[in-house]
Amino acid sequence: MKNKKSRALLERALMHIPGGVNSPVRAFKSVGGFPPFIARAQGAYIWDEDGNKYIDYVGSWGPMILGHNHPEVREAIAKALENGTSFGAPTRLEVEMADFLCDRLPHLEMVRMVNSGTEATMSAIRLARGATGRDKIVKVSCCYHGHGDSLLVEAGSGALTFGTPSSPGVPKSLAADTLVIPYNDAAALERILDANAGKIACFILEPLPGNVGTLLPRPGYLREVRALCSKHGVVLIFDEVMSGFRVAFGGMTELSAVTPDLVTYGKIIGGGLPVGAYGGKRELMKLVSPSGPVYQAGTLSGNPLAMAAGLAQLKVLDRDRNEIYPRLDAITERLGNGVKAAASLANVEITVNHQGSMFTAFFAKGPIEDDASARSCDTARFAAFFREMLENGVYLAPSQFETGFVSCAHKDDDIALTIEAANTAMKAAARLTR
Ligand code: HOZ
Repeated sequence: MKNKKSRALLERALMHIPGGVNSPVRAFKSVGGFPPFIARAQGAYIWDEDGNKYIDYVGSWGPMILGHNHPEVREAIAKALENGTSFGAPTRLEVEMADFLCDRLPHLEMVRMVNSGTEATMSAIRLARGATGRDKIVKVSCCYHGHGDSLLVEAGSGALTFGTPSSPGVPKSLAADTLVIPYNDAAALERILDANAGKIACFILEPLPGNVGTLLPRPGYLREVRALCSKHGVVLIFDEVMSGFRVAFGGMTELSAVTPDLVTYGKIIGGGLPVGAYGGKRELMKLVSPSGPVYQAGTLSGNPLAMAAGLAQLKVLDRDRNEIYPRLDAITERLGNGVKAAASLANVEITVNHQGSMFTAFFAKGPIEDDASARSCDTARFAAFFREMLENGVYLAPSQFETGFVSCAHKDDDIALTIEAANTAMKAAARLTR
């Protein structure tokens, strides 16, 4: 691959942007090499500044479920743009968004739009604390809920990738109020709720973790979690920033048939523009300012361009959901099987987890079902695989502890080319000696 322009841009970026990037995992620090700077994207493909083309499985980290630059989304943004970019006042589009979400998602009675998944989870735990009058929260190790202070404790995503799951800068007093348990372990939740009876405001988790790579809930786990939270008067928060509208139209809430008290969204609901949302039971949401005392605000919240893009994308997903989700599931399964076969040919141990169009190839024997098993992966072998895939025109998330996303724009040929690249890349991974 040519890389002169990307290299020059990285050098410039390093002068004025920490690490040269505006979000840590993009820096490729855990996989080596340096990031191509992306110039444009269309459908399943991205092109870098040097003109190299890649089949993209990052999809802007999840939002681009229809593929990049989808015409209906682009046209909705262009139409909204004619009227201006931000008013800091109520608009028709945000009412349409709230109606759309609450009409279609039975667990959502009210919703508040924010600007990112981080804001959504931060606001949801504040609401849970305000509603219960309790300070402590419980989270799952390796789940990542953005970078709000209370949640950067044993967090996944970049925090895990760079070995700082509990970030410096988070006050000890705040971290002490965040209790952490393993994923898929309802008994651990029961023990911690019993030991802290009357003190826990909420239990927050990604029902389908994607920030340690993709993990799947054991049968019954989410139901048990629901029952324990109800028994202890603890607000159950599903963080569906990644899985919402991704693994099914109604996300994991639909697939598990478990109703949380609050849910957070982001990514897909903004159609590629910055957005987040939190919502759920009316009795809780009515406590949010100005209808209640729990304060939360945002200059750009409900931004008209983001609402237009998100609504356009959601309407396509809603309209075509019976074709979209089964097809995404089928081609992701085919991709996973192809990568597994490539690994087996090269004698490399991997475990592929996938749910719908979310997938991760873990470089370990498996099963991979929690933080501890994910950490058993051979990250150096993953890095060798990653670099070779990139060289062969396949753009994967640059960390073992992230999720891959397939979009509606990926065609059978793209999957076949990706499997061909995986055959080459697995051989490179197999050659790695330490
Ligand atoms: N936290 C995101 C993935 N889990 C990374 C976002 C980005 O680097 O853009």
